[in-house]
Amino acid sequence: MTTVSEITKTANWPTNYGDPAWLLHDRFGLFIHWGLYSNAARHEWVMNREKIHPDTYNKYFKYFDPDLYDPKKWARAAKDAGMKYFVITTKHHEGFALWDSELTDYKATNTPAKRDLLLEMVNAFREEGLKVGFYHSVIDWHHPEFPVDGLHPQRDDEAFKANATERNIEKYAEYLHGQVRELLTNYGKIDYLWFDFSYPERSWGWATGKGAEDWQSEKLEKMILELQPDIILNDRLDLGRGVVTPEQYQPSEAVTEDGQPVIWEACQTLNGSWGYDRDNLDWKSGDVLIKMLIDSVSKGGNLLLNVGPNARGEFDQKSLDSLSEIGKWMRVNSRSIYGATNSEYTAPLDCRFTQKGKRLYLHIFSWPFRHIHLEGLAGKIDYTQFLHDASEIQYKEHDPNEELTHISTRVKPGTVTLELPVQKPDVA
Ligand code: JFZ
Repeated sequence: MTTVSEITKTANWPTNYGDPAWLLHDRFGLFIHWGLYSNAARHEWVMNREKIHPDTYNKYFKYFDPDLYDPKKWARAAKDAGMKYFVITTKHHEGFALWDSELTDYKATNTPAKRDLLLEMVNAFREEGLKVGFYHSVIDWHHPEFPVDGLHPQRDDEAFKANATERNIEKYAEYLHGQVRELLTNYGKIDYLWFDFSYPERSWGWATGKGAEDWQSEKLEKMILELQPDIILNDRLDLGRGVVTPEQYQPSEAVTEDGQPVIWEACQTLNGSWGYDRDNLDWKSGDVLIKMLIDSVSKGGNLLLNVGPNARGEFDQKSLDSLSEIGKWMRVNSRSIYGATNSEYTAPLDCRFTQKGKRLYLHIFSWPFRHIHLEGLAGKIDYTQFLHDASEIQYKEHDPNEELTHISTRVKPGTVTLELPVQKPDVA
């Protein structure tokens, strides 16, 4: 088992970043994608997918009126689900600022909302005891100095491009740094900064890719650490360090770089879209979401699970239902999540192990036929019980030196065989 102190010595964690112990302990956070695209209600990339001209997109700015917004409700839903931190889109690729930025007019304060929506959110989540994370898009499809590159919504608009030949990424970088400075100055202690994203030519093959030089990432990182010395950063500034962020997939095993374990966090959607997506039919079941959380921890990682609130400022019922299903499970099983990590033992088929010190947690994804066989654990177990009700589970040990003499015992020597009830207990 990798301990927290070992993992922080690894290559992707520079000594000048904050102590990631809380992240490794907490394991489960809420991602929130909320912006003008919530009005369109058809994916947060709608501006790009439909190549919407900024003047047209402006209708979402004009009519952004989240009259039911009550971030205390969001924070409570997150807390009840067992989440310990949250990451909010301060600005997504569309360029809209959820806070009262002095560097732009394209901000919440100038919509019918008429106020700094970020401030209320930060206060509400802090009050519920959650750590505060800011997502910030380094990409900006609204800013007049952001070049019309191969990823830009207006990439095929010749008239638009003819007007955009003088764009200067250095001026944009100044704006980017300035906005990040605001975010890290005016909202108290920020625990986590989650940038999104770099697409250097070498990895994406777009002629006009962007990376560390464009964002002036080294300089940006230096400023961030001066403003918030305890902050932790993700890996999307193209600097090759920070929390590794596999997106919409679960890694097949504990994530490593050069053979060393790294700090990583899977980010997952409830339905395939990050922003509120009204007509979406692709919802994951509560069962799948719980398995994703277990799977991440069993591989030494975190899960950052997303909700896309709607434009009136509410979590829709389906999202709330998903969160509460996870919460029911967490109420009795979170001991196998918080402070837990991957195990040195290999779990049986369709199972995951998480481990915390000497406690080994077996997560059975598919209920077996009465017994489950844990190879190599004979002589190593003191006591076995269910987690949800602390009821004893009886087991048989197969001597490691036992010779397989009769046909009826098809269990490998050294195996521990758990005696399970026929029916899976109702855990949640
Ligand atoms: C990015 C965003 O574009 C998306 O809207 C969402 O915010 C998500 C969390 O992050 O999506 C990405 C970013 C990077 C890659 C893929 C999707 N990538 O590098 O493969």
